[in-house]
Amino acid sequence: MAGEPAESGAVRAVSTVEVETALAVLPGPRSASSSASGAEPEAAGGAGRFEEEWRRALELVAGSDEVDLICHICPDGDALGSALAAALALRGLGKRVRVSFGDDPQVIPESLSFLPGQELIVPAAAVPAAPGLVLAFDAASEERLGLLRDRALAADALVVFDHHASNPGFGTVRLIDPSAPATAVLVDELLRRLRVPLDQSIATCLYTGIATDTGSFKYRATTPATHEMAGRMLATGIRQDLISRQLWDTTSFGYLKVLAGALERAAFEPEEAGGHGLVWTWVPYQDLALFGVTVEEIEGLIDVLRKPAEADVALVLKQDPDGTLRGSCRSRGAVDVAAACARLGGGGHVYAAGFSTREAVADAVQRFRTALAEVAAAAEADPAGPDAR
Ligand SMILES: [Mn+2]
Repeated sequence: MAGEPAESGAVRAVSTVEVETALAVLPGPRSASSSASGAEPEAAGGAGRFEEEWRRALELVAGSDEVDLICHICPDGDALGSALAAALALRGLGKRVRVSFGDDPQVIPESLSFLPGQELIVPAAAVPAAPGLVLAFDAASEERLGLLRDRALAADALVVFDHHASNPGFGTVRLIDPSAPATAVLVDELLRRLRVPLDQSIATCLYTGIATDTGSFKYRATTPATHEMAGRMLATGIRQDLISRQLWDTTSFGYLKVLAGALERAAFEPEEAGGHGLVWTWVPYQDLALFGVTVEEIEGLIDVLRKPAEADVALVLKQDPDGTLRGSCRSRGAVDVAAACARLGGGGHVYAAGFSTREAVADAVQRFRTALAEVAAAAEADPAGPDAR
């Protein structure tokens, strides 16, 4: 999953009181850091947190001449940007590095084609069966490593860099910080500790990671520290205007036709999600084939579906050629979609989550409706409980 979506779109036709009430129950790094009046580190890799994990990670890196850097399947900007930035840094330190992810074939989205360091990417099969040191980036679970799961688990050491709250914890060293807006923030900290100076290639990768996972600095997890990090990246002279255009403002004409079909099929169900409303649609594989559009190109479809103010939850089901449906969902905050997706075997963040299923569209949506209703009911029964988050 790419990151948490927004509260930015949460300006809807409701009273100020309702907005303030909603904001009051939402957790977030902003309230946490303000109450600590700056005494607490704001995010992730900040000094004082995970010190033992960082010590072990740096020791492992220092002791390895060869490092495999892997990220989750169907990589997004944070996954690939984090892995490539770390790989470029370690290569700069004289280490042999391989970057990989567990898809076959490996598809790098056109929107990420500008990322530097891609010459370091190797097929999953080129990663040793029992590697020495593996660094995993942005993978919320072992399963998200796909074809590389077994190899990663067979490594002498597996260091996991991640920021998904749903991460159950795996690997020998776990640098997992749900307060970080992107895994790239943890990589930024890794480079600081390794004393690797930023260059434009590394900065492009890290900027892409935080920009994608914060929805271009719009989402709630964005903090002053996020902007401070982005500022350091821009200070290297990278062209954030070109990066942004490639990431968000470039599509094929075929995408417009697929979008048109998806919007035509969109349904608004005000009673769902405990009365908070659901907007959903699906994209048949035939549409993608007809208009020559890849499944990666429609990742952004959910950002259109989640715009209607009438609904708290949005869902897009994307059909793979083999019939598998991959669901992406977003919440404005009334319903925890990570909890709902977990009931369908998926996961993610409170505001952004996903799942996949082999069911028919109608069955998948019905099961999602049921999961939403359960999560909404649990939140109502216990507003302070985990499902309320
Ligand atoms: Mn991420």
